[in-house]
Amino acid sequence: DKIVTDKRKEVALKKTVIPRSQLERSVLFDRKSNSLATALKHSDTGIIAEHKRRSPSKDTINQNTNVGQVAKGYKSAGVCGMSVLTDIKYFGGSIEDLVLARASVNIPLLRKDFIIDEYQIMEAKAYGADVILLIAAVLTKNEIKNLSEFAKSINLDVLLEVHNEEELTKSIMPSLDMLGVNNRNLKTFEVSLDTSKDLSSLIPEDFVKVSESGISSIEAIKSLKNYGYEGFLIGENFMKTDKPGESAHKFID
Ligand code: IGP
Repeated sequence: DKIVTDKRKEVALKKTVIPRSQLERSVLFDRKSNSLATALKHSDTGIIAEHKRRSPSKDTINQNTNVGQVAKGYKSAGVCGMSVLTDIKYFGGSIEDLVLARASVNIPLLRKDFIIDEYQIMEAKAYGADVILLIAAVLTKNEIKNLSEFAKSINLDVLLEVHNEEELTKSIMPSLDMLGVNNRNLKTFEVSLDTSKDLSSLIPEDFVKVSESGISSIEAIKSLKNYGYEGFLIGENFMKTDKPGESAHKFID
């Protein structure tokens, strides 16, 4: 997997620039986490709004964004949490985007990246995240277990992302807080909300269910709620507009 090879290189280099011991000394490392899972259970909108400049399926979504302003816009729209893409190569994000969002808002923040190493979880915490994403498609069962247990040990929530039944069955374990179904196939980029609907009955009750990608209407959210979803991760639909916060606001009221 090309992405995983790239990530291993990136992490190896980062470790030489900022060692783990230094991440641990970040002021934000001691900040009390704001749980997204808890926020979603008490929210009636369930919207997790994403900061996304570009993606492998769309080269330009929004290149001139100010992350802090987008974060404030999302917050005043009343979203439940924010997802910040920190991958540079494929999504044009950076770890600094996370700390800029954190400097502007105190809502739950998700570090959205391809996490394959504990170092990236330490980094997420040091730069102000409350939640990390783990993607079942790029991790073994053992890796999911070790990484999620590590995240829990430093008080971060874990959102585990799956796209099919096989990924879901291998991943069910108590160290996860939320299960996300990605409606987008990461290989073909095809999007279908049926993925969330089809997998919903296989997700045990004790996990908060999140539907991710391709959500572009209030009607879509309503129908996903009938399948037990409490979280809705929305990126492009908000980011393609000049004022992502105002676009998010239209989904909330
Ligand atoms: C948001 P969309 O279609 O609303 O922009 O999707 C989010 O679900 C998507 O960015 C995403 C993603 C990922 C990105 C879901 N899983 C894993 C990078 C890596």
